[in-house]
Order: sequence, then structure tokens, then C-alpha cells
Amino acid sequence: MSWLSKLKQGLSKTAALFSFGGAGLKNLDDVEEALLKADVGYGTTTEIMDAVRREKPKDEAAFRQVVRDVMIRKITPIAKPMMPDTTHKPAIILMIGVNGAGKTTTIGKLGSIYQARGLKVAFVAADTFRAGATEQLCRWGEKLNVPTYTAGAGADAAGLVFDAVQKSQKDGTDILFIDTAGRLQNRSDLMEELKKITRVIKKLDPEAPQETVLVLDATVGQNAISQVKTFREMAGVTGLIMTKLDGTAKGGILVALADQFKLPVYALGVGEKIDDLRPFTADEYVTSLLGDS
Ligand SMILES: Nc1nc2c(ncn2[C@@H]2O[C@H](COP(=O)(O)OP(=O)(O)OP(=O)(O)O)[C@@H](O)[C@H]2O)c(=O)[nH]1
Ligand SMILES: [Mg+2]
Repeated sequence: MSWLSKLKQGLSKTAALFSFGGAGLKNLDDVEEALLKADVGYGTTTEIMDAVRREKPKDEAAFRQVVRDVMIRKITPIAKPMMPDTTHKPAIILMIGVNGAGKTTTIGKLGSIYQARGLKVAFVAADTFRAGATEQLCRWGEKLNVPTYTAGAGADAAGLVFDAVQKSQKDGTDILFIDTAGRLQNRSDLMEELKKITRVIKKLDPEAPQETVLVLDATVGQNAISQVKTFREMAGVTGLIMTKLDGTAKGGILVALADQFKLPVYALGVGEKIDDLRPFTADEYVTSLLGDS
């Protein structure tokens, strides 16, 4: 299946909310409700409704164009590929997020992408909290033949990161991905650990981490907003990756995030397999979100 059809299929539950049909145009309340249900957020919904009232589209096609224009305008500035500066060795990418968001899987997918570009990649299994987390990243490492730094469950994550960064600085690694434990916003101990990891990295390289990527699960909908707020405060997020866009009706949340935070969205996850991560482009996304009809 092509990438676009996968995204379309993934967002089809959201797109179904936009199947206004002829009747929808007569009832602006229905339109407003569809937008709010798709989680595009209150601000974007208001803007779209204002544009609809102003431009008074005559038919379904014109109507969809108005919605599309507002969304494209919101999303275009944040649809940026991740371009770590690999003249700086290693570029350190710290992956963070709540439990089960898709951090480890996304590291595997990203590792494969950068490796295919001829870059020397390494992983750090700094999730020493969850049993099995190290093995999970090691499996990706083995699959890709990417060296993976490990310390095992219960070890000091910051200590492992220190060693891994130091070794990578010597052996010419281009990109070092650091996997971290999932942490809910209210786990202050784990949030402190995250700060400690960042401090340790900076001790060895004041300009690092080059990227701190917050991985968000699209299925959580509006909760993504509070996740961005908390992690941004704790760890200074530089960009977002949204996973699980296959099979959610909450795909509109990206529009709300774009509106509120202006953080770049580097990629989208549309499945569990290695090639199920793709760059985020405004046009493809909005077309998938609104559906074809
Ligand atoms: N359908 C789908 N599943 C995904 C996607 N990304 C990750 N997953 C699945 O989501 C589950 C959790 O993914 P992980 O990568 O382990 O998530 P994590 O953030 O590392 O989880 P913790 O380490 O427990 O915090 C796994 O079963 C993945 O295969 C995606 O884009 N689509
Ligand atoms: Mg993980």
C-alpha cells in the first residue's frame, strides 16, 4: 500500500466526520460540531467558521476549499523534516513522551531512515525503568545492525547516557538516539530523571541534545496538548512526532497543536513496521483529513 493511501486509511475515521453531504452546508452547527469532534481545536474551529461565514461557499466543493485553506495555512509552517546537524558528531536526539506513545518503535524507524542515508547511527537504551525496554530496543538494533548501549533494568539512566555520549564522541557516530522511559506528566521522580539526563548530555556537549523529540500518540486526542505543555517545560521540546495515525478519528489534533505551539512536526507514524514512518506534509495531511469527496 502506498504511503498516501496508508495515511488516508489511517485518517478515514476523521475524514468520515467531514462527510457533510449536501445537507451539511445548510447547517453550520453540524459543521462546527464535526470540526470540534475531529479535535482541530477551538481556535481553528472558530477561524474556519468565520471564513465560512465570510466567504459563503456556494457548494460542497467550495466549502471544502475554505476549510482546506485554513488548515493548510495553519499546518504548512510546522511541517518540517528533522535535519540534525551531522557535521556535529554525534548529533544527539533525545526521544521523550508518555508511556506507550511509540518512542522505541520510532527510534527503530528513524534509525533505519538515517542509516539508509549512509550515516553511522547508534542507540542508547536509557529506559532502565520498564522491564523489557532494553531488549525491545536491542531487537531494533540487531535488525538494523546498529550498536545499542545498554545498562539493563534498574541501572542509572543518566550514567548510561554519559558513557554512551562519551564513547560516541570518540568513535565517529553521526547520530545517537537516546530512548527514554515513558513518563506520565505527574511522575515527578521520572521528570527529574529526564532533567538529569539532559544535564549529563550538556556536560559533555553544551550544544546537545540537538533535538529533543516529543513522541505523541494521536489516539489520545486533546490530551496531547497538556503533554506538550508539560514536556516542553521539563525538557525543552524541539519537535514532535505523532504516531498511530492509522486507526484514529483524532487526527485533527495536529491542527490544534500547530495552532497552539508552532512546534515543527517531523514525521508521522502510520503503523508498527519499520517503514511506517513518513515525513509530514501539509497537503497530504489535510487531503487525508478531509477525505476526497
Ligand atoms: N498502529 C501503530 N502502532 C504503533 C505506532 N507506533 C508505535 N506503535 C505501537 O505502539 C506500542 C508502543 O510502542 P513503543 O515504541 O513501545 O512505545 P514507547 O513510547 O517506547 O513505550 P514505553 O517505552 O512503554 O513508554 C507498540 O506495540 C508499537 O508497535 C504507529 O504509528 N501505529
Ligand atoms: Mg519504549
